[in-house]
Amino acid sequence: MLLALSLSRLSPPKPTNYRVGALLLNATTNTVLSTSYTLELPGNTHAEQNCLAKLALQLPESRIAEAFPDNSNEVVLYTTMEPCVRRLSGNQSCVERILGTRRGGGGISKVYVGAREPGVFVEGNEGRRVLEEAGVVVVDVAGLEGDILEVAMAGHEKREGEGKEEGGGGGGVGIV
Ligand code: HJL
Ligand code: ZN
Repeated sequence: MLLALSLSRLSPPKPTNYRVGALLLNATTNTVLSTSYTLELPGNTHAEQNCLAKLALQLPESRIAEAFPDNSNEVVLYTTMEPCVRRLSGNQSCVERILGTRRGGGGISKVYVGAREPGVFVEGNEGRRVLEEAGVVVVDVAGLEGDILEVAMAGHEKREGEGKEEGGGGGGVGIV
């Protein structure tokens, strides 16, 4: 999760989404398969989406399951923020993309989440519930939420009087 957090810092600040870092790991061999962050790939791209797109290489995303052929290996996703189920842009959600990796019998079996999505853009993201209902184990990683959200929302406008709190931590809490 610390690696995902450092990846999130590479994401360009933007007022209309969060800066998120993510990586895919083969937990059986402890090999990193793919890393990314929000907006790394061209377009309005999410960190988890980019991890999959980079792993799929030449494969169209609709055939992403073919990049996960071996169900004897445990493939896990680390993401600083709970994967989205609905995007304001209407683009395909990261939860759908994650579930897409499971069509071939293998795929992502576990998702480690560093922070819940604040309700800035969409209320009550249900990423965790939808993933669990589809059989994916979701693990909340405690302890980094403060740093994760500070990085995630660094591109958002601060409300009046914010950014002056003790220790300089906290960061913005969304668009005014
Ligand atoms: C996660 C990301 C990212 C978000 N969430 N897990 N990874 N940017 O890389 C969630 C947020 C959406 C807004 C705007 N952000 O991004 O809800 O424009 O960014 O499709 O709903 O939607 P678009
Ligand atoms: Zn997403």
